[in-house]
Amino acid sequence: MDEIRIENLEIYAGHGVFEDENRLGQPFFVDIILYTDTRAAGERDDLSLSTHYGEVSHLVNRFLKEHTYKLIETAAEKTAEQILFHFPLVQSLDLEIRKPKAPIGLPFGSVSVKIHRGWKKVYLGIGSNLGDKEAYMENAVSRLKADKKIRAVRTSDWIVTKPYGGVEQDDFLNGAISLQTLYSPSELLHLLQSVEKEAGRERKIHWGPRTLDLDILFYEDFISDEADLMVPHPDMQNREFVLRPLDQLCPYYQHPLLHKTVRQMLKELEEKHR
Ligand code: A4P
Ligand code: MG
Repeated sequence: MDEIRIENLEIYAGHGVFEDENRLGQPFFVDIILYTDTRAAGERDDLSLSTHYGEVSHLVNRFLKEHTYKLIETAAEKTAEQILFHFPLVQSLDLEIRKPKAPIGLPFGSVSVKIHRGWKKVYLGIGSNLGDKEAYMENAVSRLKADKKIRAVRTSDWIVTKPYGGVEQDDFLNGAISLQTLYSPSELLHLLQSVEKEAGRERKIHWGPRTLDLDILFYEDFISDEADLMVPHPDMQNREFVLRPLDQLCPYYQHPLLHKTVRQMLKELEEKHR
């Protein structure tokens, strides 16, 4: 991806653990690399198709002066978030905050924190088989759309499916959702669990009836085999109710472990059931 760079932006601000630092302030230096596609702006010589480095610099200056954080970790985290909220063409960024006058009591050059943050592509499975299924699913989508740290929400059609997994229960309504998010995988899982809770979800029978089930299917190429967060979803290749809606959104998306596309997994499953 192309880069727009801002180096050594000097900002006098009050971040620090000591009260004196907050009161008196000191210089901070900020380096930023914005990852974005500059092709269209470059071809047409049109700033409105790019991200204005001057506006980014002024936003960072204003933000770091108006807020006071104990840690430069927090200053970096919050500043990165502000840039990503305000400049939608920025897909991700590197941000480093240096503090050359930090009160260390030893001769040193500088201390700094450097982070990489950005919008991550995620695919979710959604299902319901209790009560007003469609309303639960539509509410969940609205809830995701309303979240500042989520954007570009798209949904598949909702399809009626027979229960999978051997528990006698009502038919499901199932679908898939694609989105971009600033949440980490575990933060996203917590959000999904709170959306399930708001829908009155009770965890009674494993694989049993539920008002709302939200599963993380893919989170970029992230792989996790922790029991409370398995990504990619470990059983997705065996579930037509997952693959069929997902195929509407991303047929050529490749499973990072099985190295098969969604379309391939769906075709193989259909062959197996023939
Ligand atoms: N968890 C681990 N990985 C993930 C992930 N990638 N996304 C953990 C979301 N959660 C994940 O889930 C149990 C635990 O899984 C959570 O605490 C979370 O930390 P749960 O939703 O509380 O329990 P559950 O749904 O009863 O079990 P499970 O294994 O999640 O079941 P599934 O896989 O969700 O399957 N038939 C049809 N036709 N359509 C369906 O939607 N759904 C199920 C449930 C069964 N049969 C179905 C359908
Ligand atoms: Mg689940």
